[in-house]
Amino acid sequence: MLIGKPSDLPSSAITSKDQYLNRRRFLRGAAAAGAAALGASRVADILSPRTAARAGTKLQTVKSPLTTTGEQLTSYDDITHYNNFYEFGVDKGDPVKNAGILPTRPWTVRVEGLVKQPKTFDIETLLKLRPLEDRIYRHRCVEAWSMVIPWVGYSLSEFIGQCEPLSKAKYVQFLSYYDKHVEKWTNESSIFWPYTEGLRMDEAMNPLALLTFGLYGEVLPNQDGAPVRIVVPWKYGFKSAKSIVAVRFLEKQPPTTWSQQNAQEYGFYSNVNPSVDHPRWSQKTERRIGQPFYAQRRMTLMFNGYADQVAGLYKGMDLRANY
Ligand SMILES: Nc1nc2c(c(=O)[nH]1)N[C@H]1C(S)=C(S)[C@@H](COP(=O)(O)O)O[C@H]1N2
Ligand SMILES: [Mo]
Repeated sequence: MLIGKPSDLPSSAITSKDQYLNRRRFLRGAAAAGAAALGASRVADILSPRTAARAGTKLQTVKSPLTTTGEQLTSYDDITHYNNFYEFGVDKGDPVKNAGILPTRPWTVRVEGLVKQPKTFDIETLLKLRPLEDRIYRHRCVEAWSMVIPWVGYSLSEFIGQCEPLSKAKYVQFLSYYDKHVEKWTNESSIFWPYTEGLRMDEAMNPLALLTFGLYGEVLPNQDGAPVRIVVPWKYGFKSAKSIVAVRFLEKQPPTTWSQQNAQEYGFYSNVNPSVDHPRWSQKTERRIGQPFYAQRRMTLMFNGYADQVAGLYKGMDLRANY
């Protein structure tokens, strides 16, 4: 099946989204026509909680020149049932069960630190700031699994422009929503909350860094970081903080959740790099979630396959020391 470099892959993979949307339309139509007329398995499908979970709000999107082509999309089911969102439990199946209580409206994002003037953006304002784009990205977790996800959003740089950072600002920090009464699972782990991540300013300004509001053309399900998250496709997944409530502009590199937790294993840069192994996981290969077993294992690409766009950010840097 799909083995080889992304550029070698058949473009038939690109139809996955259409197939998905057509199937949804079919299911809706079928439900309206009367579920009883269908076979038992179809009825089960329509009535299953998994199908119900798909009934998200549609987002209006435009095509993006920055989308990744030639990859088979990971299914909506896998993207929304195999998650890391430690605020809602440490098992991959926990977030879909527990994140429903995250209150995603009203929602605001505070802008603080080295900016012309601190401000707060309402989520509805953010959604309208720029046209929303469909952008397919490879998603590589440091745990050596990967997916291909059709996100919806616009470049983080567009938002940063609106924040009017001062020239002294060299880093940007993201803070996730945290309320221990809502996220009762946080006491199961020894992490410092809120979850926080950061980027160097030039990384954040790279057009691939995405301020993300949706996936598969619909608003983000809570377990994937609703209502707004960051996606940084050339870095390990943990850099992509979910459910953002604050963005801070700083002169110095901020501490991050995983570097505070274990600096030996999780550096600030966390660029996908097959030649620098994590102490517990080889980074040479990855397991593509949802593929048949014989097609799961694949080579990990430098910068997750985005080297052409981002390698220049790290010119002259020792990526072994700056892992
Ligand atoms: N707030 C918060 N953001 C987070 C995490 C988390 O536990 N909490 N996990 C990270 C990790 S390790 C990954 S791989 C991605 C997973 O995103 P997904 O569930 O949408 O695939 O979210 C990242 N963002
Ligand atoms: Mo991850």
